[in-house]
Amino acid sequence: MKVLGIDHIAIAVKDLDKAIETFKRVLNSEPIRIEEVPEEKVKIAMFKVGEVSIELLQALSPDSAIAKFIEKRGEGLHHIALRVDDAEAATKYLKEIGYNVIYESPKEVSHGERKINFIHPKSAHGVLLEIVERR
Ligand code: CMX
Repeated sequence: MKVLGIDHIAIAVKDLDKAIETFKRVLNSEPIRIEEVPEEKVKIAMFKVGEVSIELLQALSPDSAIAKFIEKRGEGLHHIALRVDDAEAATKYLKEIGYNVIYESPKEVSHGERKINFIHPKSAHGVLLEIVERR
């Protein structure tokens, strides 16, 4: 697998509108994208910070991974996303070398714009890692 860089750093928030206002002030910029990702039961806002993005994540339903995370650990850093050239190949590679990968094969989200998968935090020293391939 080839890691091309850090794609984004994601923060779980309770109220996306409030968090957008906070980050607009801190970064002195507007979000480049606000969208719902129903496949993952989240609504996201992306801010570009140089080559990397900051992603704010709000749960769309109580059974979303984000709702569960906030209930257990409160708001905060949720995951780091590594951009890869080929999410299928990365998933295969990670499974082969014994990592606990969340989805059997990468999930296509945002109308096929991205293919994503995750490495369980128990496999990565307490940090949830996403792998993302962008079209
Ligand atoms: N970062 C670090 N640790 C985390 C974590 C996170 N984001 N989420 C859960 N954990 C920890 C829990 O606190 C718990 O630790 P303890 O056992 O020490 O208490 C442990 O991991 C629980 O693991 P689990 O019982 O297997 O699973 P959970 O039900 O808590 O779910 C996870 C965790 C990672 C499997 C689940 O959140 C998941 O499948 N995530 C991938 C999908 C996702 O996060 N989607 C939302 C973002 C989508 C997007 O960006 O588009």
